[in-house]
Amino acid sequence: MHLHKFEKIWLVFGIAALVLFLSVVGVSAFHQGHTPSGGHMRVDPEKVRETAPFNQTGLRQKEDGTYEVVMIAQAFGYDPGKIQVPAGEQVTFTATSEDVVHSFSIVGTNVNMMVVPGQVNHKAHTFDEPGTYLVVCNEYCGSGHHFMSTEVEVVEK
Ligand SMILES: [Cu+2]
Repeated sequence: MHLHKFEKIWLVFGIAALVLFLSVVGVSAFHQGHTPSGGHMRVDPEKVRETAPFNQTGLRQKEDGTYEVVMIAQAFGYDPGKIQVPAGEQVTFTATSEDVVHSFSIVGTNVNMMVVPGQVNHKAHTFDEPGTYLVVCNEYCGSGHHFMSTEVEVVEK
């Protein structure tokens, strides 16, 4: 097979660009500690509100002293609507969806998980600074998607 000189140049350029791109993505993912969110817990999406822990949404303290926020995402909001968590403590967000795919993304943090009906996702985070953090849904979930947001209020313990 004969390759023209320009074809070779562009082939090398294309492969080099691909390797560079994948390296940047890979290195930044490891450097920033990106992890796939969620475990392998499942829940019947029709019976979410009868199934523990989703029968009682909100903040609770776990036996090991850390905190957990149990959340249900639905079109077009989150239950609980407003979340208050302590600063400087590890908080695990446990979320599922009652209807369609949503997401739970806390702006300015590493918390960004898909919320899928039938699946339970977890993400732990420690808020070092008190303040108000915006939570948005970044999976298009219907006509009210752009209204789907809430806030996490981080308060001094
Ligand atoms: Cu949504």
